[in-house]
Amino acid sequence: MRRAMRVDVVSIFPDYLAPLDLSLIGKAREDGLLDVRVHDLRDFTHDRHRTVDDTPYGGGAGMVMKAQPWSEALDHVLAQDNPSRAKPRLIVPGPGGQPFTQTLARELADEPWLAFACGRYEGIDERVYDHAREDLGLEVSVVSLGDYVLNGGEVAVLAMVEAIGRLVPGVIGNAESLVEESHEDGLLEYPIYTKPASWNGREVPAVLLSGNHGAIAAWRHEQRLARTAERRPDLLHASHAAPDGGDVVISAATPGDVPELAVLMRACWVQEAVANDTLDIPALHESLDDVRASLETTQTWVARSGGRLVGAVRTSAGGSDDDWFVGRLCVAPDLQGRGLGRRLLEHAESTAPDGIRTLTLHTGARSTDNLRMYKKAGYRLVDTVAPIAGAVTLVKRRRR
Ligand code: JD8
Repeated sequence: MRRAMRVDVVSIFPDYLAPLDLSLIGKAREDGLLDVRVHDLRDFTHDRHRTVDDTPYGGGAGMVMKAQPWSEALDHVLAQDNPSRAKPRLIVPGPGGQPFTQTLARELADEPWLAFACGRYEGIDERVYDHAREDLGLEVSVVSLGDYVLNGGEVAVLAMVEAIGRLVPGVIGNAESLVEESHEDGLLEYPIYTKPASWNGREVPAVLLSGNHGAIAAWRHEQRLARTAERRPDLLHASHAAPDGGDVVISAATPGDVPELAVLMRACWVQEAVANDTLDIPALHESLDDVRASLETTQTWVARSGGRLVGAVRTSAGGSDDDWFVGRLCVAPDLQGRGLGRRLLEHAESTAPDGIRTLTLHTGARSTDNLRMYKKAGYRLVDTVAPIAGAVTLVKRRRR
């Protein structure tokens, strides 16, 4: 049983964090996946008025939170149920902090213990940050929810704990659904529909009723591109927008592509060789003539952006009449992780003739990014022995 991620939150408004008792996070706490503890900062004051703030040195508007209550609150958190004297990562929400992003959420979701300090008023005495870093030895991160001003850190902590908590294994039942989310791979989500197929004179797009999963995947990817270009062009990367402003173009390879194709494949399979600790990979031992000859025996597609060959994939008949083999899927190292590989894969799938029932491909057993992308695209590992040592075979059933 994976140890629960511990989350401590200190605030002068502990009831503000009550929503963490609800829904997915509430369930995850009941299931022992998250151990969320909320502490009232005023419990660490000793005067009748339970004072946590005072006027700012140097003058100015508003009040500043006093250091002593914070110091005692942090001591309490570190002492509670911590025989191994472990140290949490301290996250302090603040409008001037590093932006909170899905990437940071994923990073923090791997931490065993997070502590959140909710400031109020004008903020917290600066010496508390120094004390936490230098005296308590904590990693302290000031993180901002966004470029607008809130009255305190509580709302930010609610959002951060939800975004982080839902990435903890087991919190979201169907981890698959995590993969296709906005910001997960840099693109916004595609439009979604449910019954009835016709509502208020409006129809569900026909492709979604077709059962053709290749076509559905292609439509959804195009929708994600279009929405991202319209609403968040800042998220669109080189792989989606060519330097010359045109979109990436996928076309059938020609002999003229061979030199660039050979270089690209060599570069990409050096990466695979490192990841899988083997040089026994055909692409590393092929000559230009071998690549040129492969254009005769396979259908090779190349992707160009601004005239640069940035990706490729090839297809051929598979191990049986109704099997289609997809191979040599590669993307220029500097453009990886932005969806071009998925586009090339969907393109390769879409070229499979009718009658094809399965799509087969191989990749390195330790090629984690490739495996994630293929599983996301619907491929499943099969225990068929791959033709290359250290490789695995993945198959995708093609819907009728
Ligand atoms: C923590 C005090 C209020 C902020 C004077 C208004 C985050 N994205 C974000 N916007 N605002 C915050 C935030 C605001 C906070 C505190 C976070 C503690 N305030 C202060 C400075 C100006 N008042 C935030 N994350």
